Amino acid sequence: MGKINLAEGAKKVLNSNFNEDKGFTIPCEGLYPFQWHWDSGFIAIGYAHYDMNKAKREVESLLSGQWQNGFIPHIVFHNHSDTYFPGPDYHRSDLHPASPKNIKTTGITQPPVLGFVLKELYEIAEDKADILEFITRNIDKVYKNHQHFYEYRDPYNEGLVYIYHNWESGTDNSPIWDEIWQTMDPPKYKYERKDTTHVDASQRPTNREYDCYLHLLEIAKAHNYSDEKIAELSPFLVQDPLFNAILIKSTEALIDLYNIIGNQTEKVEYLQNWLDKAKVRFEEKLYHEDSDSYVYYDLRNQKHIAHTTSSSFTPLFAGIPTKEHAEKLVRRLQADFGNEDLFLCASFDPTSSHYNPKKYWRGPIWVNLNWLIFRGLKRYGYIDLANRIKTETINFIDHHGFYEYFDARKTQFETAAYGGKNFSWSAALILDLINE
Ligand code: 9WN
Repeated sequence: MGKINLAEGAKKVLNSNFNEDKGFTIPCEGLYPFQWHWDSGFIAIGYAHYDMNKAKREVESLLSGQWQNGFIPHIVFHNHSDTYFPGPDYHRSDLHPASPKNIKTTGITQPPVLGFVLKELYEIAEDKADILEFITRNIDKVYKNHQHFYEYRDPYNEGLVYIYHNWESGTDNSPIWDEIWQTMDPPKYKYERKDTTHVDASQRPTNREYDCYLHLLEIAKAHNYSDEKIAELSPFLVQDPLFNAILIKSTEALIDLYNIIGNQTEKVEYLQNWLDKAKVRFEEKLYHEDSDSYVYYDLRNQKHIAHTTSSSFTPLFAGIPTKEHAEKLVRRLQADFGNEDLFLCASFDPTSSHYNPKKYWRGPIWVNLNWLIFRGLKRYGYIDLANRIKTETINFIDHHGFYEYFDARKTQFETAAYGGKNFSWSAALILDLINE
């Protein structure tokens, strides 16, 4: 496919996944039939290249699910669908007093992309006055979301927040969580999974893993999604490098946008204070010398989970690493994730015994992570490597179509595409990469 056809194909995927009535885009028909938080952020960036109105509707429909305390959920259930489990009746957002009365959501969140997404929209927009008016109308909601994080998810006032569920990480089935599942003994719940009716079960999590996922939600629901109780009781409490890098990048973007809007000194100072603190703590706490990369910190068990994943490289996107750490990180990326046998960038360390090149977040390449790493490499001046990851990402889509994830092994290129077809963020971010 040439550049034009790729762009046309991407628009077709996005347009067909767009719900005109409610103004949001599903990630993938059947497999993910609702509005997902970080998907919507990436999707809005794609729309911004050809239909700013849709980009705005995407952001606003996500914000319509925001809770009164600032929390933005990981799924907003605007529509009915029985092709996904667990749905709104399982999640029961109504248990929390601050959840919206007119719309159902989950009580977990996802990487807080909206701050940097608003900045991307500003940069892409031709009509700056118009987009600034939109941003001015919505930015305080995102600010409130950041306040919620610092107030409720940062017990040591580090600027580093925890997640309490693997579905909050976005990298749901990563081997990172295996150690936590081993500390848990969930009941064998009765439920009907839907994911394995859409995708080969060998690529998806096991039933025991699903029992762990549900058990975490049962604990939260038993306490009406009380933040205090979750912090006290959840067996899963992790400071994740991807989640925190995105929060930091979004904080930086909010500061830039408030400065453009003007007369927002108090908010800028508040955000700047957290930004400075968070970057220092991130370096101190999440950089792992033995791994030459950023890793995870398990707050519940007070220890590092020292594996390297594609998330480990995303601090570059947020401008966190010192020059020295960036250099080590990039060397690690090239040696273990980008050697002559592999396309960039596997979602889990290919040298590890836990690496599985076909299984959901345990090895395959994801377009959104590649986009974040591409931007990070550019930010730090690693232009050749940035161009390499960009070209390789485009080649996968060009050759196979807009799939959800890809096998990184060069020898498997012809059969590399897996997961959902016509996957929205793959389309949206390809549009951004080719318009770059
Ligand atoms: C749970 C929608 C979402 C993505 C996640 C991806 C997958 C859901 C699932 O799909 O997660 O949220 O049921 O597996 O892991 O990153 O946002 O595309």
